[in-house]
Amino acid sequence: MPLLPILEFPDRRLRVKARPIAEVTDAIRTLANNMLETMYAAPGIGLAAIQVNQPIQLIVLDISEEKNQPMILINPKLAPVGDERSCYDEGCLSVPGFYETVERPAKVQVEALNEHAEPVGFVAEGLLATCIQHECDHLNGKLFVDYLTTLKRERIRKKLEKQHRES
Ligand code: GNR
Ligand code: NI
Repeated sequence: MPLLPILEFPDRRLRVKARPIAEVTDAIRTLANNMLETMYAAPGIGLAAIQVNQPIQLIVLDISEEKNQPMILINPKLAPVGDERSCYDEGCLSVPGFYETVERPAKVQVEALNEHAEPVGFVAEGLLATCIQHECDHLNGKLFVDYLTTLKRERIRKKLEKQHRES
């Protein structure tokens, strides 16, 4: 299966708000599977469709050690559960090479459709909660660097722009 090119910060196309998916078609399932291949190859634990220039509400993830628990979530909705927050060192395939600590709600209720257009709902915690929130931010045009200071974000932007010029 083809690997998909991943857009990189500060590409403006990462700032678009993804639209809901009206119908879960074979084309959506094919895209989701290509995204999973691309995510595993990177390697990464999550990928949002907007990162491969498809501004639709589709995310894939797999936080398992063995990389054998792929999840496909369509039109995901999140709500924090409780007041507990947790910190993770986050990275992003669209911000390659940079890792910074981000604080988020520790638990979230997730409501979405799966690849068969069936409703799924569960409470996510730990790394899964962080990853799902990171992916849903992408669907709103938001990146983990937006949680950093302007100084840190600008440093990252300049370094990536330099890399992009040199390659
Ligand atoms: O591969 C990824 N690792 C990661 C680590 C901590 C918090 C979030 C992530 S998601 C990231 C892949 C990615 O960019 N998804 O959008
Ligand atoms: Ni990301």
